[in-house]
Amino acid sequence: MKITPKRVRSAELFERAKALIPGGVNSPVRAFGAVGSAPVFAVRGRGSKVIDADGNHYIDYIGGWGPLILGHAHPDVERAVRDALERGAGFGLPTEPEIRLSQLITEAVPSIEKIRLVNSGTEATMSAIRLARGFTRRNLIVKFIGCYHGHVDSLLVKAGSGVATFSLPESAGVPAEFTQLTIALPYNDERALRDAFAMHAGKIAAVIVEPVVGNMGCVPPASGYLQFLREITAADGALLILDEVMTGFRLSYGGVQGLSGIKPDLTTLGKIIGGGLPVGAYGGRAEIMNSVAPEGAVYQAGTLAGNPLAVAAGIAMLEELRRRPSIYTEIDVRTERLITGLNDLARAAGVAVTINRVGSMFTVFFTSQPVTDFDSACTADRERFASFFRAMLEEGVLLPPSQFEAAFVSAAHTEPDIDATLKAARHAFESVAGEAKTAAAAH
Ligand code: HOZ
Repeated sequence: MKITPKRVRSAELFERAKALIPGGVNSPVRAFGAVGSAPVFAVRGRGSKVIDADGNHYIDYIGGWGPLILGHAHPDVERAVRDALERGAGFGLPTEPEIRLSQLITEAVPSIEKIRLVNSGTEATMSAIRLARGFTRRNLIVKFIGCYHGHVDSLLVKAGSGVATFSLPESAGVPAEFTQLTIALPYNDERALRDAFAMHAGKIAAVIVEPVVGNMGCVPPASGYLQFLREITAADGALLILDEVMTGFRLSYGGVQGLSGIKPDLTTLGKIIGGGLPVGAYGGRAEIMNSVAPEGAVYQAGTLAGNPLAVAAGIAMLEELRRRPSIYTEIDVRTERLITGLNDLARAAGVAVTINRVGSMFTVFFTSQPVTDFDSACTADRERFASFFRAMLEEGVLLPPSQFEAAFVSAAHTEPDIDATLKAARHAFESVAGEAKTAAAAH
């Protein structure tokens, strides 16, 4: 692990944290284990920047892992949280703002007729799976290899994100019996799903999918694939769950379903609907959602669900996005310039990359092959990714510390930020090319 003079304080904090917290972090990817660097300990964020414990400023492309589409510490979100805190941090009782947030979401995402707020994306997917099983009275779930839906036992099967980063295809502590009802299939592979439905006709409760994958790096659906998922699930009476924890309100105000016109039965949403605070939600057709307790027999609960601070932040965030629909085009244009520049620089340095981008999400894969599923994502050279990551960090650019994660551009990223990122990338690609040459000469 490299400790640079620039990040001595972060390295010290990491050592202290390791004595108290497993791996020194509260979520594995944050340990920067795959990129051979001590983690950056964050102190504050402002707009597009993160400032670390050593006082270094970084142009941030982690963006709280997606939700910070308005950048760090947006004044409206800050104000809303402060005002809500003055009224009380939590009541364990229903509050009026929960209705307002639910209304904003159902207006933005018409497939969601009714919604339940929870505390995280993991809770959202766990609850959606239970509801799908309860509603359909079927047990099997189909997920896709390399998609990650949180750390739910039954979904930790051939998952992406941290599980792929740390090469833990399955987690210890999840009994095989718990995953026997999960079928994991390759993403973007129509034949595999057709075969599964042929083999298990009438037994599959739901197909859950990241409609644009973020957790094997950014991987878009092939043309017509989402429509195919909609049709094959409907034909069998299975539910389609779009996991829009990353993409909801990020790729458009209505998420991927707003862009594609695909209407799922259930949708899961994450922290963006809490302005970056701990929130998740699941929702969908009223007929299905009415099966949730206390209206129906599918039990799901949470003392902190609908927490007033998170709800206030979420309302502020969504109202700002609704007020400024041009944000999406602006970020798209800026991201496009960034990606064109990165492609040019990689080519000039002689480094093979495939850069996948959808809207403001992107991943630089260090492979010459198209990346369309987890197998092709795994053709990427992770050592090269790690050297690129470290070189970018040294130049003041903070990327997600794993080849199997998406990077996010926000409305707070400015043209000078993009220029500075490209300048950093020029050096980073040259350094990757230099290392590759040295390694080849040594052989
Ligand atoms: N679940 C996040 C998005 N893939 C990764 C970050 C984390 O696990 O802490």
